[in-house]
Amino acid sequence: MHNLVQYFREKQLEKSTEAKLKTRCPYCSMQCSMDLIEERVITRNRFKVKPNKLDPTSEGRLCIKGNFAHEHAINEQRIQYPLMKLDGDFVRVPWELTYEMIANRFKSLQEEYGKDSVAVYGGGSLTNEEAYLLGKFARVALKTKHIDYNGRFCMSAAATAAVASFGIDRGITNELSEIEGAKCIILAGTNLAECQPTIVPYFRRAKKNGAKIIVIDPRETPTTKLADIHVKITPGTDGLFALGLLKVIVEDGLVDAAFVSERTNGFLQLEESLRELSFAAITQLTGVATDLLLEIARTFCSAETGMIFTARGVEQHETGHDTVRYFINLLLATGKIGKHGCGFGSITGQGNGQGGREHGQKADQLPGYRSIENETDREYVANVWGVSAGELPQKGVSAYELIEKIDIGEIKALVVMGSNPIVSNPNAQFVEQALKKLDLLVVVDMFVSETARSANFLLPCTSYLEDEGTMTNLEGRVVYRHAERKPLGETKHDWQIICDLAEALGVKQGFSFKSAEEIFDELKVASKGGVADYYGITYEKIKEKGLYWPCPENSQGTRRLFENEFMTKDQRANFAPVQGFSVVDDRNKQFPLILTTGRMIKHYLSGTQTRRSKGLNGQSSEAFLEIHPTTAKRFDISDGQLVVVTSTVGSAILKAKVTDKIREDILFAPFHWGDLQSVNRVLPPVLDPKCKIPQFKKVRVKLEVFIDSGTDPARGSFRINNRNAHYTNHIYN
Ligand SMILES: Nc1nc2c(c(=O)[nH]1)N[C@H]1C(S)=C(S)[C@@H](COP(=O)(O)OP(=O)(O)OC[C@H]3O[C@@H](n4cnc5c(=O)[nH]c(N)nc54)[C@H](O)[C@@H]3O)O[C@H]1N2
Ligand SMILES: Nc1nc2c(c(=O)[nH]1)N[C@H]1C(S)=C(S)[C@@H](COP(=O)(O)OP(=O)(O)OC[C@H]3O[C@@H](n4cnc5c(=O)[nH]c(N)nc54)[C@H](O)[C@@H]3O)O[C@H]1N2
Ligand code: SF4
Ligand SMILES: [Mo]
Repeated sequence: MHNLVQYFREKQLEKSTEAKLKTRCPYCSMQCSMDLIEERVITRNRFKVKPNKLDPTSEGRLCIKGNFAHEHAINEQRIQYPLMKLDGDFVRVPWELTYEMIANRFKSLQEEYGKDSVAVYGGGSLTNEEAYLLGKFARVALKTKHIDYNGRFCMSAAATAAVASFGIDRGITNELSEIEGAKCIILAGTNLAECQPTIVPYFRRAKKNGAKIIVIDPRETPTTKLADIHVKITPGTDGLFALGLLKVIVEDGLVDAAFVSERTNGFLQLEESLRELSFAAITQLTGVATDLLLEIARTFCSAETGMIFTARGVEQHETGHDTVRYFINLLLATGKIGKHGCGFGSITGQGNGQGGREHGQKADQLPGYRSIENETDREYVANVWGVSAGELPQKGVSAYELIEKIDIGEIKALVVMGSNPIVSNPNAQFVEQALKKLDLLVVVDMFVSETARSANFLLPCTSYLEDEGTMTNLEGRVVYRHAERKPLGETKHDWQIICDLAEALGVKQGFSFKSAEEIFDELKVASKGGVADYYGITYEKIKEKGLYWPCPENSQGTRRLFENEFMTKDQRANFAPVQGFSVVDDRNKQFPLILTTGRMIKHYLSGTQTRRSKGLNGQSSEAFLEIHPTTAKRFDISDGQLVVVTSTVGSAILKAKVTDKIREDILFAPFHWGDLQSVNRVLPPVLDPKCKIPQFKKVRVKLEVFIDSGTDPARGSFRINNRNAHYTNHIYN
């Protein structure tokens, strides 16, 4: 017996192979690198993950999502062939025919309804090369002005604010290691311990070095555990809170007058406008006592160095842009910027949320953070692309506005690459209905996402393990992602699909790339001299540690911004004046509670990927609603019960999670699920007029126990079952 076992073991070992694949986690903006070790033991593949100890950003750490990221890439539900919808079902079609059918439809729609009747919707998971090429494809191959991307929902408030204040939008103005040198840190609306978990040790080390950490969040989260002071603010009032801090600083005479006069504009106007704000009004609206405001302002000012970080908690509001500017005001007034341990960071969300917003997926933007409305910028990029500036379309509209244009029939066809808009847009049911009105919906994805279900054509792309390219992390460090796994089935890289579609449209010139690196070489030139200058970067130079942009010719990259000048025309930073904060009492009897939304550690965005990972979905397979025990009692709700949360636009059905970690007047739900569990059915489309970010962080709602009457409160009949069960296998097996 023993010998037989031994014999089989030896045979087994002879047939096993081990491959070590260098890669990076596809999820958040930390872009942690690792080796994925794939063991093939006869019929089974086993995977092990080894973090890269030499990674200068993650310092060799991975969070739970990184450890299980490969599970979605090897999931059997990956689409492996192009699919076309026929009589309501997907059928397999060859690539060539797929391209031909799509291109013919684009052409006939554009002949009938004009070039702008076709639109493109991109995403922040795409590599720099793909984001760049998607922008070029829209403007040069489709010649449409309509392109925007999911980063509009994410970084747009921070981006427009940083450009207005500093003249440049690089998420964090310093490298992460400087966090340890900050003696006071304000974390406003970020839950980084769940959203960028491997960044946490930088803050722990700061604390060890004596830093005071102030966290502003209406909930207790793993991040608030870092706090010396936790401010449980009323959602949507952070801008006012920041102005309140500034008022204390001004009234106490703590302004750094030399810095203000030498390096900034607009302080006097701001100082004037602050006079109209009263501490009583600030306290009433924010829920923060004046004493606490005084303590925080004085702590921040008296610290020798200091940094402020913001994230979606303060940005995803109708006032998101202004709020970020008010936080930046604090740094400018105290001179805490451009020096060691001093700076600003809006913590970027998606894996390539930073690079994805620099190279032309945005409605108003050309590569290198150039503006599509600026004649010199248009000339420069047109020249790189071999077209005339006059041929380049003008500025289009933002992501949610694209959907509105689809609804009114102005846009007839849409290409979605790297997003699941039916789950991630506000007013989700409207979005779903609008997409149904399209003559043609082309979705490029790895899975049949909620959006892909509605597609006429579903084109299968490669995953992060197979797709080489560069990503720009939250520090502004451009890093290289290896891709050592073979593409699955007939899947293609996003950039190959873009090139092939352009060719099918008859535009071969400018789209005949053979590798990601060839695209990067063109991107570099297109970005040269722009704000986001990548000209000095090569694949070779960034293979180990990456380089920070701006990185012009012969540069080693820019680690800390604004040491000597800001990037505005006059090299001075701009203070933002107070933009009318009226004292509005928005309590409402019919909708007595405030719902805010966000994330949890194990799931990522619309959940398409993480819901298909056993290690992540296992214990967390249902959407939930955090409710304070007192509120639960008031509404007769017990832990684990299904509840319906309803606003003026719609309802979602979620599982009650009763917890005292949240304020009594507030509810919280993550948005990682679709269909009836989609909290975005409840969010109305309130957009910040300055940057068009939706207000995902505040809506007034009512709360009821769910009674299964077999009727969808919003849409006919339904049954409650585990909606995470999937839809795919039968369609292509
Ligand atoms: N695990 C995980 N990690 C992720 C993601 C994910 O889906 N899952 N997504 C990535 C992406 S794209 C992004 S953009 C980032 C997002 O990262 P974060 O912005 O940190 O995440 P959120 O959970 O959206 O919001 C952060 C916090 O804001 C609080 N908040 C809500 N309303 C307010 C308010 O009015 N004021 C204040 N001060 N706080 C408020 C919430 O309670 C929440 O704890 O995370 C990235 N990392
Ligand atoms: N209620 C509420 N809603 C929100 C937010 C919130 O806080 N609250 N946050 C908003 C924010 S910050 C963001 S960033 C958005 C994001 O929301 P989405 O744009 O929907 O983002 P994902 O879920 O990442 O969608 C990515 C889709 O693309 C696919 N995909 C992944 N990688 C690739 C790739 O390389 N190529 C291609 N072609 N496809 C790929 C995935 O399978 C998935 O179906 O959601 C926003 N929506
Ligand atoms: S999710 Fe973010 S922090 Fe976690 S391993 Fe991936 S890149 Fe790193
Ligand atoms: Mo995001």
